[in-house]
Amino acid sequence: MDIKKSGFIAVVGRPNVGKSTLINSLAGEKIAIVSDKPQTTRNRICGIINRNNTQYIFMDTPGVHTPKSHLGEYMVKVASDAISDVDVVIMIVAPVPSIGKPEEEIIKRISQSNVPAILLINKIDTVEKTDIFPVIETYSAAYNFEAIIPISAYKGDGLELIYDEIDKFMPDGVALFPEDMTSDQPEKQMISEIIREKLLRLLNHEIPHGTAVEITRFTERDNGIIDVTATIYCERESHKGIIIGKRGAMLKRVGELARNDIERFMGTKVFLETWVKVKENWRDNDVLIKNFGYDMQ
Ligand SMILES: Nc1nc2c(ncn2[C@@H]2O[C@H](COP(=O)(O)OP(=O)(O)OP(=O)(O)O)[C@@H](O)[C@H]2O)c(=O)[nH]1
Ligand SMILES: [Mg+2]
Repeated sequence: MDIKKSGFIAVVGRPNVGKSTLINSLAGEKIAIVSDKPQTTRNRICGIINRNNTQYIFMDTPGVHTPKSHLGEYMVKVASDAISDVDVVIMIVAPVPSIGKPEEEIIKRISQSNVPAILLINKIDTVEKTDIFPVIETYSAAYNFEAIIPISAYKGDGLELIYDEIDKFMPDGVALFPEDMTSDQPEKQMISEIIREKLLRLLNHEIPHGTAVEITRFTERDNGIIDVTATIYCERESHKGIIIGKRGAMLKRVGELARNDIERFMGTKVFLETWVKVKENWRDNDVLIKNFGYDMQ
């Protein structure tokens, strides 16, 4: 494809509004992990989409919330920094006609940065059509958005309209990423994210939020089989017991689900070995946060 325009689009919003789901839907493949629990995304992740001679670089960001740990502070900073770094901002909200603290913060940040902003009202599949109008009214009174588009990231409704609006702000330029590249996440990082997604899916709230996954081995055999060893860190001995489960049943489940996804992602057979270790309060330990790949730089 002859790329003539390229630009960065930051996707921001409170936790759980569907930012990662939107990027996966736009890309037509899994770029970022998704869960029904808030604060799933921890880092900035780029989804790269080439379409109609344009390279769109979508930046998924952690949800904006009131942080309760150093990791939380890092996540909010990532989201907030993304806003000033891009050609256009996509702000996503839930279909409710009121503006909360995270939305206020994001709007403030957008207006300071002077970057054009498009508002998406997501999850419209969960409300009546007539309920959407008051949401549009509330947000058009709050800020001068370039456009307000109701969508369902999950069902894929309204995605074409998003491109129409973004296109107005894509600058002329060459491809910034190779055309076969769909994400800037290295393979190891994607694998640890897949494992974290399974922990989020299978465990109660408190535990997966205190976990980090480190890939300690990633080797390829001559026949293409990949051996992966992953260490899951958690914050308490009791959490370790829950992650491992009765006779190792939970860890086995996590491993099986993760291996399936990793095999699909890598396109080859994978042997996955998992370990669980305790690192108390790592979410407030700046060295460990950095060690797990959440680096301010
Ligand atoms: N019904 C419905 N559910 C949706 C839609 N979009 C996302 N979801 C669900 O909302 C939940 C959160 O989605 P994510 O994409 O992980 O949300 P996020 O904004 O990336 O969340 P954080 O990473 O925690 O900030 C998941 O259970 C999704 O399946 C939608 O259009 N309709
Ligand atoms: Mg996310």
